[in-house]
Amino acid sequence: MKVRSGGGFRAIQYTLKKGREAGGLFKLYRAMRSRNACKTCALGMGGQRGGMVNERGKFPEVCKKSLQAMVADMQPAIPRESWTDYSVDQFKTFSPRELENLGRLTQPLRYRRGQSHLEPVTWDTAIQAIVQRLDRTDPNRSFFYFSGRSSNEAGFLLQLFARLYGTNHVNNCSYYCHQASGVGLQSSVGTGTATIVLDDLEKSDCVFLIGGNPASNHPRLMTSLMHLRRRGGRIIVINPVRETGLVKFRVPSDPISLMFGTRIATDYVQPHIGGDLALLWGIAKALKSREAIDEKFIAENCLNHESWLQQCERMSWDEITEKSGISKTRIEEIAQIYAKSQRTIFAWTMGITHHSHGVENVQAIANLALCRGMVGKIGSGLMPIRGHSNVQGIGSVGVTPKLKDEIFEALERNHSLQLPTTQGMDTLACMEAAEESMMDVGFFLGGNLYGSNPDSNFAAHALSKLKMSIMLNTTLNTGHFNGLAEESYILPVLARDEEAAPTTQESMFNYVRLSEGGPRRLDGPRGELEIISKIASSVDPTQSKIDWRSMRNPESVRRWIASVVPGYSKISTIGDTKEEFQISGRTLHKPSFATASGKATLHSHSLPDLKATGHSEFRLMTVRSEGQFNTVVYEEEDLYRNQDGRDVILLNPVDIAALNLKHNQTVTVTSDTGQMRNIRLRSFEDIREGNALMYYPEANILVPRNADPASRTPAFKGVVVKITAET
Ligand SMILES: Nc1nc2c(c(=O)[nH]1)N[C@H]1C(S)=C(S)[C@@H](COP(=O)(O)OP(=O)(O)OC[C@H]3O[C@@H](n4cnc5c(=O)[nH]c(N)nc54)[C@H](O)[C@@H]3O)O[C@H]1N2
Ligand SMILES: [Mo]
Repeated sequence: MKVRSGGGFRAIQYTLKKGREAGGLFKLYRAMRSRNACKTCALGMGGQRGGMVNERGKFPEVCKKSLQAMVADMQPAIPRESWTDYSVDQFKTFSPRELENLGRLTQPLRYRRGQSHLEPVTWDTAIQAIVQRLDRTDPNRSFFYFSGRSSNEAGFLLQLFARLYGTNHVNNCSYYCHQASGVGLQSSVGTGTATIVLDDLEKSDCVFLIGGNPASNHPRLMTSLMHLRRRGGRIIVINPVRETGLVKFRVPSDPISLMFGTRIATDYVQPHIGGDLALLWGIAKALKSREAIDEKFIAENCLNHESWLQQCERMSWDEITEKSGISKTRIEEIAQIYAKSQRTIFAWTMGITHHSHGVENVQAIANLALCRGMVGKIGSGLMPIRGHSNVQGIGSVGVTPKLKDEIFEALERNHSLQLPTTQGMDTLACMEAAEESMMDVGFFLGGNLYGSNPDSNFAAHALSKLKMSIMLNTTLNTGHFNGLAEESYILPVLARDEEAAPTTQESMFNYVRLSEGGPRRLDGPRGELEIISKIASSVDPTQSKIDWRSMRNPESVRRWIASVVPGYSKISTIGDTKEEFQISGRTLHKPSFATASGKATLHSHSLPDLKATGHSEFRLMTVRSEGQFNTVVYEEEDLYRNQDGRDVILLNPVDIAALNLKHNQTVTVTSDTGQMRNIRLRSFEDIREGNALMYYPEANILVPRNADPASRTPAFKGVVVKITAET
């Protein structure tokens, strides 16, 4: 039966089920209430105010995926026999869910080319081999990839080590995620993160929610959206898919909403995949023609305002409506709603960034906000809804190929260090260099680079060309069996709520939280800082006077961060005072921009030609279901899109009929990059005609390596595919 609302009693039922899996509801409740930042998305929760409390102090805030992640960490160790029972080839046939459910990693594991199995080794053996390999490697032939799951301290320390070792090939999962937001926002308003704080959401009267499914992926945002609806505000959803939870959501912590459900979208606009740029320009054009642009604001506060106004006039309605898939009348209606709003917030996620015009998409959103003076005002602004719980912090503390000038200079000046000035590469460039045999070592702090990479066959091939890969993880994933290097090490780490000493994380609203850590659940895993400092102290070729051993203590690392990272000075005392803080210089409540001129910039664009018309070829988006967190799959079913498995492609019934195919028929899906056989074709009324949907990470076989030239983010949502019947 089709589920008609997101959240609700099912979420509560799920809590009870997860409680049983965790060995009792009380045990799970205690873990969730511990003073640690939530492990999943970057909306932020927990920390010193206690678990399940948000930045406005509201309790209880909880969601399904935070329970999933917690229960996964509360699993027992992977049974020792697994390493002899299953060969690498057998493990390759396991689904992401089966790998996750095997349990926690507790022993270092080694793989050497030619072996059939992974083998447990001691910590000493693993560290010694890693140190020897790093000693023998030209640093420029190594790269360091970070997921956004680790602490600020671990992120800072590993990137510092990488630089002193001699490479700038340092990057994080943001390159596959919100990099287009960072680049686009920098170029528009001079800061790469949200211009608002959580409280601004409570003051706005209109939210544009573009290219995201927060009902599943950022459920705690739904509470703010419910409040907005109750205040009589408008919520304009722009998404090729009519997502159940964005139509109606039952906020579990609100009795009325829980019983009756809260309608979320006031207006639902369904453009074609990739059609947002045209639509956003269309809205700007419609505003211009009804004189709803704040020309005084843009003249005073924005560069390029004249050329931008001309571009609004020049852009043709034919092109806009054809490329967006939305009629002029509908675009004018949306412009009218926006024109009436006093305080608007623009929020977006991967439907905007996962395109080869991702940066232009973000700039067009910023244009639209700026043209009505909606940046630099309370209750209004720009809000990229970030992914991983600490992806933003990892970037802030220096996990980027090029260090911010301030960090670079402060490290050299305050700490008498000499850092490399070579060009550092982004994630995809590192993978391509590996494929060309220009890399020897890959060091991975969390994440699953194989699983998250476009073009899975390429990814496996590229990674297998490495001499060594070093993977620090909590649980098993597909990257531990595909694309193994000549010699590979998997090192088990503690989760943040098991660390011996407190660590910090940064939320998407630029709020730094302190996670207290807690007792270890299992023997074996080590803290990330302990592992990194041990390797660094044995390798450091510059004899850089850094006392790497003292860096096992997050307190020491925080002192470094405070002295070099802009806006982070308060972190030096957070361990004592426990005072969490807002990073200075990022929130924009006044139209004064962190750019050389103090002004924002309006950008002009031409609209890209989008391939695939929906006749023989389709535009495919690769997305998440409710039951997964990135490459980690907790459940095969997708309740809200009414799917019982993940081996499916969703197409509008009109397209299925035009192809002469049938619901539930088995098809082959082919792109320029790869082919997937045995896929079940599913009739799905909620997707815009001409477009298709499949689940990530499995569908990465089909995703080409086309990346946005400005942000280097792959077009995970802009894949052209053909669908053919299987006989
Ligand atoms: N086709 C397609 N591809 C995509 C996307 C898409 O939408 N479509 N999305 C992209 C996006 S937005 C992202 S962010 C990337 C995700 O890319 P990644 O961040 O690389 O992948 P995750 O699946 O989040 O990482 C999962 C692993 O992290 C480890 N882990 C969990 N907690 C910890 C911890 O505390 N410390 C350490 N060291 N390890 C830990 C676990 O072992 C787990 O297996 O994928 C990208 N790839
Ligand atoms: Mo992400």
